[in-house]
Amino acid sequence: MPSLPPAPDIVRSAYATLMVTDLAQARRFWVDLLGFVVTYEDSSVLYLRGFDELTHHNLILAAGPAAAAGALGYRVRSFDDLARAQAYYAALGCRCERLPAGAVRGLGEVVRAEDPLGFLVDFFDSSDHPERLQQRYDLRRGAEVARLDHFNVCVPDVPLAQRYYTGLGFGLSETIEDDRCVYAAWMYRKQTVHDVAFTGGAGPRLHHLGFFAHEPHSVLRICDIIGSLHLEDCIERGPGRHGVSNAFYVYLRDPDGHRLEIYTSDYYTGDPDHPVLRWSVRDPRRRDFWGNAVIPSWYSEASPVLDLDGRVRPVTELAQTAEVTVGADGFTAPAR
Ligand code: 4SX
Ligand code: FE2
Repeated sequence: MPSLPPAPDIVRSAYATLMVTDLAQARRFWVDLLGFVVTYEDSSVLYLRGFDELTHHNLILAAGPAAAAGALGYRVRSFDDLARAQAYYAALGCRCERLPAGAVRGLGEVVRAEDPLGFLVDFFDSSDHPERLQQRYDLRRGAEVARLDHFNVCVPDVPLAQRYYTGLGFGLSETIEDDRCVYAAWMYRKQTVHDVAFTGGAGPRLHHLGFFAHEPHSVLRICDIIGSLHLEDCIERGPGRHGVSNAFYVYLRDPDGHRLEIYTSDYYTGDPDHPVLRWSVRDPRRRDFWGNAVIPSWYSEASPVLDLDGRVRPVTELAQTAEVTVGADGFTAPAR
């Protein structure tokens, strides 16, 4: 590996962009049902955030011809980190562009790169501050989402993704592995279990967006609301307690099939010597602490991603052993 210039100082995962085929339908799901706050909308785009978020948005929903994921946005510490990001991706041989302030609504200048894993990543250092809604309990609805917590991406080579994000200064919190292979890994910049996680699979694809809620109650509440409205098909996995991260969770699918997770009560990872938790791929509690089976679609389905020209990225098939073919496969309850 050639030596690289200093990496940008990344603060946290901050927003994602999803292309949706029917914006009105997406609005009913994300705003009316889940309760996201609208910071801005017009006939082709929606900028949404959670109730705690003090940057302009956590999620951009843009009308497009096909369901796909656009850029994943990272907050960097200072303006100089934008130039560091440009130099870093240039040294990696990645296509990169610098967008003027306001090109992404509500943000200052943005550096957008095609990263070595094939994802579009945005870096920004400044944002408009929308109205503080933390204590507007009267407005809270749906899943009462607080903010974006993490991206989960499908990659054909998990150790390669782990090395690339280690270079960007991310810490490793947990893995699923055996003595031959790392099947999945969770990495962080902010002081939680993760800002990004890797699921082994054909990639690049976006596996899911994780949104933080304050209480397990919010996870149960959105499930109850979904049941009441007879929309139960959008609940894909859970609710449950993760082994990895110890978070309480549910996975939902939006009308375009994009997956999101409502995620709450993981733990602090900010100490410099924070120890890695390594789960055996044979431990049936690793993905669901109560041992509930993981539905196959959760492992196999994910959103395509776009390149800088707005074209769908071709995927590379999994280059390592599939997690579900070894140990506790997650597709069925383990034999007793
Ligand atoms: O399924 S896992 O328990 O490994 C898991 C999946 C843990 C944390 C997550 O955010 C996740 O999406
Ligand atoms: Fe997640």
